[in-house]
Amino acid sequence: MKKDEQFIKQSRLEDQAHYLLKERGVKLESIAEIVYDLQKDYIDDLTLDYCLENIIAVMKKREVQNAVITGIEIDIAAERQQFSPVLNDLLMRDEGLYGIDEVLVLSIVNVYGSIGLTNFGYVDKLKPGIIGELNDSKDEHCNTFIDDIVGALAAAAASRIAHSQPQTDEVNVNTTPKESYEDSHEN
Ligand SMILES: [Ca+2]
Ligand SMILES: [Ca+2]
Repeated sequence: MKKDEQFIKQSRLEDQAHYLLKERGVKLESIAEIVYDLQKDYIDDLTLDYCLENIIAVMKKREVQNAVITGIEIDIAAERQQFSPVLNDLLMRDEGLYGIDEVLVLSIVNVYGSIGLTNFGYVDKLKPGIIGELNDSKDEHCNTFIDDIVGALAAAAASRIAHSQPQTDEVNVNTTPKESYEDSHEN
């Protein structure tokens, strides 16, 4: 890092990340629904509002903002045919062997540890809610990066919730979250 290097103000990155998601038709409420489904079996009294709060918190991280902006802007540039014909074709068809989208979003998934990767694998396979909708509108749009970005944001928010709940100890596979909570509060 150079001594006189200039950094863009974090609030500008945050605004741009929020703007791009909205511009591409993704509401944070839709991501919250996925987070809710990921965590509802583990957290008592989980609400959509609490899921939404956690997505907003995830989006305050600079590495998350960088990934959201980079990925969505690549989708937009591909739609405008701004890359070489080779790369445009890969991106517009979301070619099966193109995996840079999944790699880029690891910087979102990994923010809250390895549990994020498990959650991401799950949503990537099932494509719930808005992720499925993005996947289905690939004929008109380039959604190569944004579907993974949405999945990664949901996975990271779910992990953030899990980590803020010490009673849901991942290691206690034989007890329900409620039982392990009661166990840990006996003494
Ligand atoms: Ca891919
Ligand atoms: Ca993708």
